Amino acid sequence: MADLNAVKQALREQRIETPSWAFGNSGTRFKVFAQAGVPRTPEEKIADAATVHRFTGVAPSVALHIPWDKVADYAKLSAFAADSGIRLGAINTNVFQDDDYKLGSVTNPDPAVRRKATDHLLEAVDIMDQTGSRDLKLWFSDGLNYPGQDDLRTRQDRLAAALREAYDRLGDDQRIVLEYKLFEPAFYATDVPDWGTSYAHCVELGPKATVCIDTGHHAPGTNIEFIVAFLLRQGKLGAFDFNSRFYADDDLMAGAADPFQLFRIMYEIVRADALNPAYGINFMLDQCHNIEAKIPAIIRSVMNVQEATAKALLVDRDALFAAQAAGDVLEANSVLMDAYNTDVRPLLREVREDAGLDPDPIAAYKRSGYQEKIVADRVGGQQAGWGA
Ligand code: LRH
Ligand code: MN
Ligand code: MN
Repeated sequence: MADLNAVKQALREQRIETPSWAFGNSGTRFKVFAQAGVPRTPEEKIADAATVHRFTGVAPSVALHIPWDKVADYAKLSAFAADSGIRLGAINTNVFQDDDYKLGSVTNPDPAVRRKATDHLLEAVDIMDQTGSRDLKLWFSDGLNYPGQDDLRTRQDRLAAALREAYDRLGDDQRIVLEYKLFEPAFYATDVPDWGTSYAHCVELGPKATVCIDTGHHAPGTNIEFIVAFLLRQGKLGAFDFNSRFYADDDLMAGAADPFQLFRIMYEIVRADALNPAYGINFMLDQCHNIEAKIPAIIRSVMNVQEATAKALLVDRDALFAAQAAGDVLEANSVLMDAYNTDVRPLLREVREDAGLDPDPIAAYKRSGYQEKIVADRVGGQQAGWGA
């Protein structure tokens, strides 16, 4: 049996980072359904993230996306976050929205475009110096739509050169987390399409570079927990972008499409003793809420990650290892499934109550009046979100 006190303690100490862009209007490329009360400024996104933390107690940081969250004074923004009860987390770069990036950013055949993209990465590290952020999160939309369009191998050289510049600019306590994505927007070849490519570049860069796994960025059927186990063993897993997918990069709420997969991922984390923030993995959400209310959706996602984690912590590892060692296939599988099939909601309610929180964060949010207040207050102005 797993030690219940240790399980509760681990759940109390768990940390999940929310993404600023999930609070704004975002959606599919076909239609973004605007919602009333969404943030108009980075400060309002931070206020919403702080609200998620207030009701969940486990989401004390918010990731920024530059230039979507561009401000004149990042130290001031950081102080604003602290006053709101949270801190600024990973800085996400954006080298995918300018017209200049039609043929790529850091892998573009034009050296002037590569310079511009690399300068943006360096600017992001300047921002990290002011916000106190540890993680520079890099995702490149770079790739090709047609065979022969550009030289696959040369593009890897250009990528490596840009990564090297960014890496060399990092401070002692800063690091790169390099995200990969199988396809989209590029449809024939992506320059960082999979964990192996990200891993190889991170190894080449050095100890301050690790892989970021976005759960929505794989081919259907990919065994993501294997990737997690492999990278943990190599000390190269730095971050997650949690979300759910049914088809491709759907960005639905974490744990919505396949809670069993999320459990299997979290089991590998628990198995490696990598859950505690001290280990250094940044467990982020990367989602977009087009048709559902945003703040409750983010609270729900945080709770889904907590539920998967609680089940992973409940796995009777002694019994599992014994069954594995004995080659008892059915027993090993049933030990794992017993934990997965446990209703952990009462346990998590207790954990919240122990921490002085309402056991039902969504109901508490609904009762709080926050939604009505932001709908009333946030009228006019440009609503922030994708492209803002
Ligand atoms: C790319 C991605 C990446 C971006 C975010 C907005 O699909 O997952 O993390 O920064 O979406
Ligand atoms: Mn992502
Ligand atoms: Mn994505």
